[in-house]
Amino acid sequence: MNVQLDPQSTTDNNAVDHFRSDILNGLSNTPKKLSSKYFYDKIGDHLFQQIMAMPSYYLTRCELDIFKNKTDELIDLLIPGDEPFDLIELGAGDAMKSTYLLEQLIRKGINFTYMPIDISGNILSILHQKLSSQLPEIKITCLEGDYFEMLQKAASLSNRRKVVLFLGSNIGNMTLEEAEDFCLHLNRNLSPKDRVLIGFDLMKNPHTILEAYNDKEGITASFNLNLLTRINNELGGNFDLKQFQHYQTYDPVSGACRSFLISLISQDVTIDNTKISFEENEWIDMEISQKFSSEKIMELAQKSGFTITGNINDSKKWFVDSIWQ
Ligand code: AVI
Repeated sequence: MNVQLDPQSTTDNNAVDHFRSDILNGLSNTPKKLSSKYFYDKIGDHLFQQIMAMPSYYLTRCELDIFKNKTDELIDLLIPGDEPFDLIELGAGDAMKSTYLLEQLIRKGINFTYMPIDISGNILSILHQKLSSQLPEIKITCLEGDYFEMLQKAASLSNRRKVVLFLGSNIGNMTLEEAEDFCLHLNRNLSPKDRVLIGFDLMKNPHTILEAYNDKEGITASFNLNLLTRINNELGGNFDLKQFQHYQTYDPVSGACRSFLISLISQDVTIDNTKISFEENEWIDMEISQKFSSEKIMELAQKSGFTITGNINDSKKWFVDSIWQ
């Protein structure tokens, strides 16, 4: 397998230092805030798999519907000529959805190299194994590390046209301001002939959205609380998980679906030697899952210098894969 290793892999000290300083900074702010990018350790990955399998969590099924049933439309919009290209997937994970696209590209004899980027080398090895046996003809270069560092690495490896996939409404886990910075940065790393596909979860009945993030089984609650467990295990924290409660909101005006952990009592927590005090009912801001209107998507594309070349919806019109140039 061709795997390019990131010098800042999660196993090295740099990554731990980064994790510690982000957590301590976030918890010394008012209001307290933690980044949902830290949800994904081994247990977090497993809980997210369980979330995706929940009947109420519609997002994965909607985008799967697009990749399964509208693959030719995707190809027409993403790949305009016969020129060989690199298909780069940011946060590829198990590439469950993009595998449908890969299969169809290979069936049509289209010349491309698949370059999945992920922070987890473990996930990339599993993906490489799976694709090599399922699609033996595939050319694959796995890139382990940070999105933009690996995009630059991809650019240093070839000067072919690039098609970048950013699926799963991962963009929703950024505030609108962060999403704009992210897209601007993406634009600066690409050239005019390249294309980008971004998956956006659309605004819809607020009950449908809230139910996707507020399951009665408590899987989403465990997903949030697991970050406190991670802090206990990896940073020497002593959070008592029973004293924190998950609280989910959705604001249909802004489209922001947010999760919080509420401190049930007045309490002190220590992380290593640092004391963090919580008042009763004080919250930690854990995650945003932003929902979009088509106007907001257009505004985001325009502000970051992209032109929308097409939009593909699932059959319910709850989700859109938007293709930009
Ligand atoms: C990964 N991300 C797009 C998920 C979302 O829908 O915001 C993470 C998630 N959080 C709670 N449930 C799922």
